[in-house]
Amino acid sequence: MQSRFFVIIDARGAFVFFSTSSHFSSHLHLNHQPLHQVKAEMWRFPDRTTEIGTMINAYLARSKELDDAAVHLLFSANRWEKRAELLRELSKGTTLVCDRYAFSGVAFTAAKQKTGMGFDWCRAPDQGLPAPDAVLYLDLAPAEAEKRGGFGEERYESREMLSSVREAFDEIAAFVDGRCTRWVRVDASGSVEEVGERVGAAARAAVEAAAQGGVPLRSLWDGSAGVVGWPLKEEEKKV
Ligand code: 2DT
Ligand code: MG
Repeated sequence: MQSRFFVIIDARGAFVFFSTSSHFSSHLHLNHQPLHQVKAEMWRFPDRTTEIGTMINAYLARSKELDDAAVHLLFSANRWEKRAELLRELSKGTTLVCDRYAFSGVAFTAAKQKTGMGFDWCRAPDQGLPAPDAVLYLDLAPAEAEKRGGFGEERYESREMLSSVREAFDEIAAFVDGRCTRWVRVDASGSVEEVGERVGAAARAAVEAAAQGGVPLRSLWDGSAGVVGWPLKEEEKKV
């Protein structure tokens, strides 16, 4: 990555997300990929370290039952509580690479196919959060996903659920691509090295595109400029 990258991206870091229908993303490490010359941070949602994240974790670990709608809102609240920090990093020019975001939020809840909890309902609570410059969607057949390590330990890790999630992701992709983000499907089959190569190439392209375009930060879900609390006030940048 050329050094001009830093100049161009100065005003704002790129914002790239992983979304995955499987449970593979956590095994990927970007450090050895070309992004290493960019000031980048790895984030993930859910952030299980906050109080809200602790409740989400208990739900996922099956030690706590929660209402489907309530837990959907908790996942969203977990993004909202990180919003100020996220915007601050972007304003400093940090590139954020994030494992899951609101796209997973919509996909997993919509996949439950509960009456009254369709796509519109699922999208609503994340309206106004910043949209990523690109989503790298790591696509894997559920039958392949279940062969991977640790599969089945947490809630949602069943073949039926992941098939439904995968269908939901297709619908989300059609809705968001070109509207609020750029959706890039990455084949997640094969070895960690193979997928790492594909992810690295796609991430690099996404970061370069964001850097060159001087693209404004856009909002979930309509791609408007209405990101809540953006741009930051001078005093907010410092904290
Ligand atoms: P990880 O295995 O990646 O920690 O994900 N999920 C995630 C939701 O249902 N809603 C959300 O908003 C997010 C971000 C996907 C844990 C599981 O939580 C699901 C898998
Ligand atoms: Mg997991």
